[in-house]
Amino acid sequence: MSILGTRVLRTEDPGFLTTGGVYTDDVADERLAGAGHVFFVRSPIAHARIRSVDVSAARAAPGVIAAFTGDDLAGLPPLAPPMPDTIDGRMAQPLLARDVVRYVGEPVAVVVTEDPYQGEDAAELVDADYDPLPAVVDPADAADGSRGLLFPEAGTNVTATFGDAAALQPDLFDGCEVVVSRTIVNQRVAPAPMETRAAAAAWGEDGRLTAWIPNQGAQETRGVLAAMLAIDPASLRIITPDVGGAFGAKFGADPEHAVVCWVAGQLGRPARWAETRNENLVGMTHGRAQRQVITIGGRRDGTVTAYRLEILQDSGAYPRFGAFLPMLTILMAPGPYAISRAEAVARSVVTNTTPVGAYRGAGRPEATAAIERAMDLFAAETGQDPAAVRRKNLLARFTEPHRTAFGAVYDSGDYVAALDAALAAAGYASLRAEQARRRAAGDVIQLGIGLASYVEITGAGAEAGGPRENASVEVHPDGSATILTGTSPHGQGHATVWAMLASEELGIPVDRITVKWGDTDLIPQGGGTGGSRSLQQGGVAVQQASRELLGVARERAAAMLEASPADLVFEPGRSAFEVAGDPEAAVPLATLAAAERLMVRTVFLAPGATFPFGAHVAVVEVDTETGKAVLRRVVTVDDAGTVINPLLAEGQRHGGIAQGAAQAFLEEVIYDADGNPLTASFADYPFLSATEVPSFELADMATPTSYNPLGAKGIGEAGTIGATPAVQNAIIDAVAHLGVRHVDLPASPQRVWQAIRESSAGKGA
Ligand code: MCN
Repeated sequence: MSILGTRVLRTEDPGFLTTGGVYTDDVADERLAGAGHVFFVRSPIAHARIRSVDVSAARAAPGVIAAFTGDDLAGLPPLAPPMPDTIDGRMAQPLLARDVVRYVGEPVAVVVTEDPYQGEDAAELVDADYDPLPAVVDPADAADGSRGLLFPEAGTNVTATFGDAAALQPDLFDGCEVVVSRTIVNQRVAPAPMETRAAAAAWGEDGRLTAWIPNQGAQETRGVLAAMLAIDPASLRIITPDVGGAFGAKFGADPEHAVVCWVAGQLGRPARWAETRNENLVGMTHGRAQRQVITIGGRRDGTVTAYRLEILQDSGAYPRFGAFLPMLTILMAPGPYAISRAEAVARSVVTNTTPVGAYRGAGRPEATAAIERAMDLFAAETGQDPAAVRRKNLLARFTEPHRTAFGAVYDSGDYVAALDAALAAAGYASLRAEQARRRAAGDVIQLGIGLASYVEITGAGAEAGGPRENASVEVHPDGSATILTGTSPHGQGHATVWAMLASEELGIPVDRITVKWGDTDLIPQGGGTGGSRSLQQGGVAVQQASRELLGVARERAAAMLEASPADLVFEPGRSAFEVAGDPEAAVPLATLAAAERLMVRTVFLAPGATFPFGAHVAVVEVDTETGKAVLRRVVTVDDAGTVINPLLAEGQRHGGIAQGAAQAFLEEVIYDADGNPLTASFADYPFLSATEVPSFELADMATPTSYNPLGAKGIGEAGTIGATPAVQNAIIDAVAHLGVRHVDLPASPQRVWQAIRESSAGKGA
């Protein structure tokens, strides 16, 4: 019986639940003995010219080994933005600010102390003198330059544009019977992983640097870090300890990581750093942060014929991956719908706020939120049921790739079936009946039902020739096996699933297979984990390597058994080759490994990205007197093709839904007009805990892709993509009969209450 598709328990968990993980701050390697502890002095002002930074008093403080300012690091290159061809290099972030600070939290100096607890006190003694400049906080102000420029030498705050705004068709909505337009906000959120950022660095006598950093792909981290340190990547070894969540924000490396490495080199002794929660909330890249103008038009019968999406992306103070998010948003703009005329444009701007990076879904949740809000606005305007409007406009089932007007090639999809399955599982008709009953009765607590149909892109890759990943599989003489993978799990369970994939081929029990990742000396190449690429590329590479290993083993077994390779059958139960019809004549893989090393490394080259899809139904209750919404149910269909381990895929859906619902309800990074962060602690930055969410109802659907032999697409981000608009739509739906058409994210009680007050019914009341 196949192990694939079964609920194998996570092999990672016994360790996590007993002895616990070993995170970067826990690493007790002897190379780190006597490490100095780095503490960053950060700008308290959003935008200012630096007059001076005086570290002399700090240097004299107890336990201080050294203190450095931007001038000390002046020779090092800045953190180059990704895709440097598109972005003005002058907007790159220096490792420590020298002339100007551009966000609250930007590192301006470091102190290095004997004891980690001495750093914060010593940092207080650093005397930084600032000349405040006007802070540009609102992206609209940034776009028109009315409050000044962050980089006067660049002549603009616009870092990148996507699509040609001048070419927007003035007649796009001509002939539409109904047109609705609205500005909506996809708010800035903080990734807030349980483990904050950290680093530990030690230079060896051979001149090589070893750095322990929590990351999503050691090889990418090595490249980015080496560039900032101006060293040959070959002289840098990245080791990835356990990672306590990343959500997109631990890809590559940040200036702080480079500074810690530089400090270690400068002092000739190891250095380490672990940031506080407060630092994490202002220092780690944020996510989302789009303002969107959506315009949708069509016929009164609910047919959508035209759609326009205009995006203003807040990139924060220095363009990082966030500046490119609109590219993905535009690619996925029409979602799962057949809209004959659609166009989308975007501008990314710099503001005096924390830089924006990737956050679970990275660009695609923003596309789904926009079109799903548009669909509901259109349904309300035409007086149609939101489910009916969606069903009318969804692309019909397709099994051959479908190219959209935006250049995405959807591999396979059955969007109507996904919607219908979600509606059936939710009991949509009876929910609407219950809603009608409460509305007729004028109940204070009203029921809201929100829908979101989605299609997203996973495993996208910019590599020439297509996305790829490598894996090696080695069988040992004792019959166990080791897998080396270029992916980098941080909660996704690759150790379990990669072992399942090899076990399926090689007949070696899962618990005898070790999976290794995240050490660049051991695994020099790898694409890491992000964009829900890992199973469809890295997992498939493990399967491919296992199969190739069997090919090698067959030849060797044939020689050993003096038989023709074609006459051998592989018997997984014994992990051995047998001569067909003569089970006595057999040779186990372990025996072959004892005779000669049995190892295969391979690269899987994917034909392209895959496009998982689904439908979410959220049910909320809203108190119409206070605006407070409570999440009652979330029912989802998330079709990621063939599922290899339903337990892990469901875990990913659960986590994603909770995260997506939290964006709809309450998460938001807030700045005041001067660029001061108002959400720099968990007292002010709320997220959902298990007590605030119901048990999610997950319906199954699997439309395999032909792009890999497993038929698998990605599942890691689906929850965040469907849940946010479904919950937002549900909250609005609960008060739609009062005339409310829209509530911005997060739909906090205050916003809902305000919307009711300002609605037609509220005004009338
Ligand atoms: N899987 C499966 N069948 C499928 C698809 C996936 O059994 N058809 C399983 C895979 O084997 C894997 C897991 O589900 O164990 C997720 O696989 P995949 O969809 O390939 O996604 P990745 O492993 O590449 O994970 C990346 C994704 C992203 S982009 C973010 S952000 C994210 C997420 O995963 N951040 C997370 N999930 C997270 N989960 C935790 N706990 N912490 C994070 O920081």
